[in-house]
Amino acid sequence: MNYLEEISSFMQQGRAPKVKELVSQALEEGIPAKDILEQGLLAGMSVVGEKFKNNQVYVPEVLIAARAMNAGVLILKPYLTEEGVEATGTVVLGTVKGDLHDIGKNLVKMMMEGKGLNVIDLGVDVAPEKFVEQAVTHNADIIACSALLTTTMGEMKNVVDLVRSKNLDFKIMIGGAPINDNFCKTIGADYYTPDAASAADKALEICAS
Ligand code: B12
Repeated sequence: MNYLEEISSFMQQGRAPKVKELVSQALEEGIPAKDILEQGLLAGMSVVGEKFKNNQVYVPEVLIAARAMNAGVLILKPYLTEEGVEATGTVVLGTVKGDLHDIGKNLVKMMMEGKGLNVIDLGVDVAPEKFVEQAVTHNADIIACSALLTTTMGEMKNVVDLVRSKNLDFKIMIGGAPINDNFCKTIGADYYTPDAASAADKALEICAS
């Protein structure tokens, strides 16, 4: 088994110390941080997701796997982001109301901060009113919403409607596993991107324009 397969496997078992050790070793061997994230940690999480869907694992196992994933991500953080870049804009970020998934949101935050953006992280289960209120308070450029459930993605439309009804000019970015470009257009949001790295690139582009 190579490093990436081993990382994926230990992540699925939720063995955080082993994941940390292997991520460090893989970095020392010169394996790019992006590959460790995508082909190691995220690959492992997608296997966990399949098993979860098929009732082969349950919430506690998924949470333990998520903890192992976060432990690995922390080690990768300095390698995935650029240090010392100047703040270029402000993003208010959160997972929408009714939704407690935050692994993807946290990756988006990390990548955005790595591009020098100031990220106000509202956490999970964030109501549309809170997104808007915080964006006004922090004079944000962008409101970024994450959703992982088909039952909560509709909350994104509520955020868009609230922003538009108040004639505010925040750009609205959306993302998360069930979201796509078509949904973005349907609800009238401004931008969708499929992953954290492209989310950070797009946010920087918006703030720079
Ligand atoms: C981990 C997990 C959990 C953990 C969450 C832990 C945590 N702290 O986040 C726990 C165990 C708590 C959990 C609970 C539940 N979960 Co869950 N969970 C998952 C799982 C396995 C992985 C999600 C994940 O973290 N992926 C890794 C991250 C990195 O990916 P991501 O979030 O998609 O993010 C990437 C992109 O989408 C993008 N992105 C993310 N956000 C944003 C935002 C913006 C603005 C942009 C531009 C981009 C972007 O960038 C990220 C990195 O590239 C998925 C399966 C899956 N395949 O997605 C199920 C899944 C999402 N869960 C599911 C379900 C059903 C539930 C529960 C309802 C289960 C239950 N019966 O209790 C509860 C709901 C709780 C709630 N109210 O939210 C279903 C949803 C089905 C559906 N169609 O709606 C899934 C798909 C599993 C399945 N196949 O059945 N879950």
